[in-house]
Amino acid sequence: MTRGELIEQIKKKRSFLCIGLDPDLNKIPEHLLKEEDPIFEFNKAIIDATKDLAVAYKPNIAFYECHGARGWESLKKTLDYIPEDIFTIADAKRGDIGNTSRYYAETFFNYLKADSVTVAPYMGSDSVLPFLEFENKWVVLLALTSNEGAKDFQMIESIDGEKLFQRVLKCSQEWGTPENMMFVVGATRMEHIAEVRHIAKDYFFLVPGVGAQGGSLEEVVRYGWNKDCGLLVNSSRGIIYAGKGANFSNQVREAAKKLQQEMAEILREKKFV
Ligand code: NUP
Repeated sequence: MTRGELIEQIKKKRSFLCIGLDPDLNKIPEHLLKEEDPIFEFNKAIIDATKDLAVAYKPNIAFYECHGARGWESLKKTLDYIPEDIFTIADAKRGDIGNTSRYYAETFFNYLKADSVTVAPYMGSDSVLPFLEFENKWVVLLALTSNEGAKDFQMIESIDGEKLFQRVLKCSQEWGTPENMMFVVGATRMEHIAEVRHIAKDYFFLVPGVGAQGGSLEEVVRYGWNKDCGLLVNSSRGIIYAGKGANFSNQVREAAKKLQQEMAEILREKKFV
């Protein structure tokens, strides 16, 4: 999917919601456990209930890989089931020496056919560049993550006062463009989102941390908005586990709709739609 098509979807759906598909067999409704592929059935119900509200889905690969070959099958079926006009993010946090990164990219872009993959910048340019060689595919680069440990390395300052995440943001703009690269910026790092936006004006941010991790949508927009919206705000547990029992997808839809309606209101206020 191109940047222009993504922006078109945001306007059409009045939404910049990304739903995280992080299925946990200990948490999904019990009746689904009888199915041959409970993970796929769970995801399918969520996609059916929310596909008019979400502009992106983000399966986190950990929740599939832990089931071995069966998990990969559920992941492939899930990605194949997501409608073409919805942006897909394989949250895999890959990155390795160039030769190896190339094969990671093949996996996520050619085999799974995801629009994008999350990549860790720690190994530098030659670990990220192979992912950027695929037409209409995206790197979602970790910049400032939502977890506590983000401060262990990402906040380290160089001798001239530049923090490591700032360096990542600046340096990586020599590798990718706003047409093929986004940055992960956690919703729990409010004090820094404005700084990130200042360094990466035209880039989309994938913002996890709203919902279960306590981040605020309003604040993300206040500090992270750009002229093209520039935000994909993710919620996983806050949406996918909102419902219980046989009709769980009704409550899932309600939870997604609540966020989407807040987003529609913001998009109206910003005169974006
Ligand atoms: O900085 C990050 N924080 C984060 O939570 C980068 C991520 N990719 N994530 C992922 O986003 C996390 O692994 C999970 O898949 C999702 C957040 O889920 P939840 O807290 O909304 O349930």
